[in-house]
Amino acid sequence: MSVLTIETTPIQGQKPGTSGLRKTTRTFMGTHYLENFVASIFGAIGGAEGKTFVLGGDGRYFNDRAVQVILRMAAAEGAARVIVGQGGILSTPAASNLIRTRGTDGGIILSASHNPGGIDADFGIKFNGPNGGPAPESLTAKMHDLTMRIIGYRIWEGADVDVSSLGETSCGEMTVEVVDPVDDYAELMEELFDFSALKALFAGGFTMRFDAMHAVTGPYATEILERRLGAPAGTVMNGNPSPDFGGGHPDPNPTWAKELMDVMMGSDATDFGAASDGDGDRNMIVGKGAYVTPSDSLAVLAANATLAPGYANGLAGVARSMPTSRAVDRVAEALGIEAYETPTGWKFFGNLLDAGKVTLCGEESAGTGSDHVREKDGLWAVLLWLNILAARKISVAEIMADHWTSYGRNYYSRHDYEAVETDKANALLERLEAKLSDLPGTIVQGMTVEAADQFAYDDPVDGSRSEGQGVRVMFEGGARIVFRLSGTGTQGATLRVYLEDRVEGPEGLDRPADEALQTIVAAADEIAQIHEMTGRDKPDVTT
Ligand code: VG1
Ligand code: CO
Repeated sequence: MSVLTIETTPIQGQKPGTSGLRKTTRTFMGTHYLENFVASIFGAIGGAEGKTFVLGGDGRYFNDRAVQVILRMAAAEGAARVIVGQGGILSTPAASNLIRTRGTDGGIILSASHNPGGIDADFGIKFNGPNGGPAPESLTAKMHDLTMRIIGYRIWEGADVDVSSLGETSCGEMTVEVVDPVDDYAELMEELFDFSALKALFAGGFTMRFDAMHAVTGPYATEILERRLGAPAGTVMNGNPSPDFGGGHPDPNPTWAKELMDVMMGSDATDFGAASDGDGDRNMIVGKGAYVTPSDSLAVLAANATLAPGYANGLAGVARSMPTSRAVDRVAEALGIEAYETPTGWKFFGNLLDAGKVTLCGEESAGTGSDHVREKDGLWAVLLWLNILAARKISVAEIMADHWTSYGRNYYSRHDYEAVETDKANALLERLEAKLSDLPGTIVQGMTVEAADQFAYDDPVDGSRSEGQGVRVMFEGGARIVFRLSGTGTQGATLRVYLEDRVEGPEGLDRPADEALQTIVAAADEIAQIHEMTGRDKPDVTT
C-alpha cells in the first residue's frame, strides 16, 4: 500500500458558483473530475498536511464513492484526521457545526442541495473554512485557478474505509473518526430553544407535518421532533433519505413540496407545516391555509427572536441577500439595529457573522440562519418558529396578520425561467444593463422608476468588492424588481426575476400575492422583454 501520484490534465469549467461546484452526476463521475477539484481545494488552502477536516454529504447518488476518494486523497496529502458522518452523511448545517465545535481546519460537503439527485441528476462539492462557513470568493477563485493548471494529484492506494460504524479507524496514516451525524447538532438545538415549552406544545395536542422530501433532514427531524420533543410518529413525512430523493426535487417551495402544501391547504391541515431541502439548509414554513414567504419568515423571526432562549439578549444586526424582500429592514429599523444587504449566497454572511455585526441572516430562496453556525439551517428555522408559536400561542396566520399590521407588507414572488439558452439569457441581461442609466424617471406600467443599477457589494469587514450581482430596478413607493442569473444550475441558464411591492397598510394587507403583484410582473416583462428575449410565455417555477 502506498501513495500513488496520478497524472492528469486541467478540465474546463471547474468554477464554483453560488454554492460550490455543481455539475451533473455523470460529469463528476468522469475520469479525474472529482480528483482534480479535490486536489485544487487542498492546494488552495495551502495543503492538507497535519490538518483535520470534516467530511459528509446529503446522501445523494455518488456520495458514498466520493467520500472514499476524498478520504484517500486527504490521507495521501498527509492530513492528520478526517471526521466523517456515519455512512458519509452530514446535513450542511450539521457539518458547519462540527467544523466549529471540533475546531477543525475546515470541511468538505458533498451536495447539490436543492437540485435533484441520481445518476442522471446533479452532484456537488464545496469547501467550508475553519469558521464553518462556505469558502469566500477569493478562495474559490484560487481553487478554480488551480484546476486550470493541475498536472497531477496524489491518492492513497488501499481498500475502502468502513464509514458505517461509529468510532476510529484509519486510512493509511490518517485517522478517520466516524461520528453520529445527528447528536452534536441536536445538542446545539437544545441549547438555543426552549425544549420544555416545545414538549408542552406537542403534549397539548399541537400538530405539525415536517416534509423531509426523502433527503438528509429525515433522521435529524425524526430525532428532534419525534424523539426529543414528543411529536407523534408520522409528524415527519418522507423521512427516509434516498440517493435520488424518491425521484423528487428536494426544493422546499410550494411547487416541489406540493404534497405538504396540499395537506396544509386542505381540510386535514395541521397547525404547522415545514419542509427542508436536499442538504438540510433550506426551510419552507406554512401554517393552516397560510404559506409564509421566506422573506416574510425572516422578518417574523427577527421581530420575535428574543422569545427563544438563544436570542433572549437581542440581535446585534440582521442581513439579507439583495434579492430578498426588504420586509426585514423594517423590523431592523424598529429594533434600532443595522440591516445589511449582501449578494446572493451564504458565503457573503460569514464575515458579518464572524465580526459579530449580525445575529440573523436570510435569503428569499428559503434560507434562514443565525450565528449558531455559518450556514443557513432548515431545522433551526423550524424550531425557532415553533418556539415563537409556543410562546405567543396564536396561529401562523395570526402571526402574519399581526406582523403586517405592525410593519406593513412587502408582497413578494420569484419567477424562474429555467434552462434558457445561455446566449439568450446573457443577451437579456446585457440589454438590460445597457439601458440602466436611462431608466430613472421613466414611467413603467404607471410606476415611476426611482433608481436602477447593477448591484455591487463592498464587504464592510474585509473590504473586498463583488460586482455584477444582479440588476435592481427600484420604483417610487417601494416596489422593486431584480433580475439575475442563477449560479447553481447545471443546464443552460436560469433567469430569476424577483418581484416586490410595498403596502404600508392598514388597507390592502391580505391580498393574494400573485394578484397584488400583477402590475409588477407586467413591468418586469416590459423592462426586460422576457417574452421576446427568451421565447418563454411564463416562468417554469413561481415561488
Ligand atoms: C440559489 C439561491 C441562493 C442560495 C443558493 C444555494 O442560488 O438563489 O439564495 O444561496 O441557491 O442554496 P442561485 O445562484 O441559483 O440563485 V442551496 O440550499 O442550493 O445550497
Ligand atoms: Co441546500
